[in-house]
Amino acid sequence: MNRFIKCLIKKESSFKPVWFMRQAGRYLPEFNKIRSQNKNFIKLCLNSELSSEITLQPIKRFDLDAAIIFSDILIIPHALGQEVNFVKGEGPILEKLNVKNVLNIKDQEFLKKLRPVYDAIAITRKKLRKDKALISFVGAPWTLLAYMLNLKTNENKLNLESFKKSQNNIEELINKLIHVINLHIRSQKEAGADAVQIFDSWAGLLKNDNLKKFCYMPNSKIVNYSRHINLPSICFPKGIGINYKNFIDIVLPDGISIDYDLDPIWAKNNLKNVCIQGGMSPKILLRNEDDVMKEVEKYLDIFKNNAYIFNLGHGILPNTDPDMIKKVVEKVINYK
Ligand code: 1CP
Repeated sequence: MNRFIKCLIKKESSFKPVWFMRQAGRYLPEFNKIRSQNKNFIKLCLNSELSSEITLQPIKRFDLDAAIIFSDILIIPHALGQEVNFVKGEGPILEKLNVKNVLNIKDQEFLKKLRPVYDAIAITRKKLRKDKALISFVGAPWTLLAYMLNLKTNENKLNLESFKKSQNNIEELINKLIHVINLHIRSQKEAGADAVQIFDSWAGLLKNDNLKKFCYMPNSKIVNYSRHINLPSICFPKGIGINYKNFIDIVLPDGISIDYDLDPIWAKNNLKNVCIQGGMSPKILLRNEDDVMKEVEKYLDIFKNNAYIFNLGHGILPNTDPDMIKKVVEKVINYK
């Protein structure tokens, strides 16, 4: 059993595994080189050889405990037949959703489109040392819908107009998404993934009953399914503040990734029977080495006696210096 899984499942606290959200990506020159030769981002995600190569880039540089397969959460809308484009500087643009088409898509058709992701996982698992974990991931239904139905404004607030207009479809779509997300998780496990991270990056847009209906309920169904197929899960319901406690009490994931807005001491005292991951702001990594090391140490000290996986409170920013990542990894590994 590798260190990552020992910490996640056995709640081992004597060492702290380390990996980073967006560890394969735009801060690495070797990624940017491949990206500049592959203008279509979705096509790049579906190129199994290149996806595997990009997944392993950070592993070659740093002594990380886990690799995360290079893909994107928006590969699911793509596989459901909704066109997805990544426009430089603007983020993803999705064509207007045809609800009927999405609800009617057959499992086989959906899985066939994602075959290259499973091939990339199989290739990567073969190349990756046995003592390192390979993490698969999905976007949670609400976060996928936020993109599919254009439910957030440019200021990252809930777009009430789009939300009201889509009300009739939201529940049906959530159920369809739970179904296809579970298919995607099962296939990633069968290809060789050791765990799944469920990104609910826009959970923070939801309040009260909607948080229960559109965040806790779907995450809980996905975590239950993952447990049923023996795949450990980590949830990331970003931006829900003290509702993190309700989330883990209801959803019961193996691991919980905390965001940079959550007080880590509050998390330590309130999030029980779960492996905690992450928390440090990715912005810290843009500061000088002393400041960075102090903050890393702060998180390691707080979670010293807990099952804790070192990571950030969100993805690595594109202007991060790869050498700073190297120093952080060394600091975590040598921490006593
Ligand atoms: O070069 C480019 O323009 C592409 C940049 C890029 C990369 C490297 C995007 C576009 N996605 C990815 C890869 C990616 N995305 C990974 C790969 C593995 C790794 O972490 O190293 C993962 C896990 C994701 C997950 C993802 N995509 C999330 C959830 C995590 C998060 O950041 O909150 C989300 C919300 C997306 C959507 C997405 N993909 C890319 C962009 C620019 C966005 C939009 C983000 C936003 O709306 O703010």
